[in-house]
Amino acid sequence: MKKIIVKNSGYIELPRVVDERDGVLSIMEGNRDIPFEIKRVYYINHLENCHSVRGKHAHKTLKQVIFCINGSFVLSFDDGTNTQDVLMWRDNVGVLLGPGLWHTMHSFSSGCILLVVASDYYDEADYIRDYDEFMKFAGAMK
Ligand code: T46
Repeated sequence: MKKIIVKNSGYIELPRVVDERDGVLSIMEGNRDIPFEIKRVYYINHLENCHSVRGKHAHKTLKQVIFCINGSFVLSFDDGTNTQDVLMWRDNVGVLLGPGLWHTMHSFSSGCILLVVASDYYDEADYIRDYDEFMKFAGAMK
């Protein structure tokens, strides 16, 4: 796995129970496998593969872990200093998106499904959707 260099991030690997021909069970428990209490779960599917681009924002306080539970996509993220791309394809390995990370999801494969667990309820006031505003926020966080 490519080393994560952006701050407020890192890989989260879920425990799995492999039942051979009966499939694989992957588990996430809040404050255990996921490093916060989970208040919200959402998923994204029906993507138009290479044409879809999502994200293009940062959060002021929200913590999330993003998973690709089917197919693959590229997560591009940026802490205002370091930028990197991670190919997401292992269903039990997510990426922690802490506060102050500009993130974009793109290059979705056919049948791609994203699953996200979040530390808080939806609040549009927590979003920074303008990149220049994000750079000011990231500079103030240093
Ligand atoms: C994020 C990335 C990884 C709600 O009403 N409730 C919700 O819980 C969510 C997630 C979204 N919405 C509304 C807000 C917008 O009107 O759904 C619409 C689309 O949301 P957005 O454009 O923010 O979707 P993405 O895929 O760009 O971003 C989502 C999350 O919103 C965001 O927090 O970090 O996934």
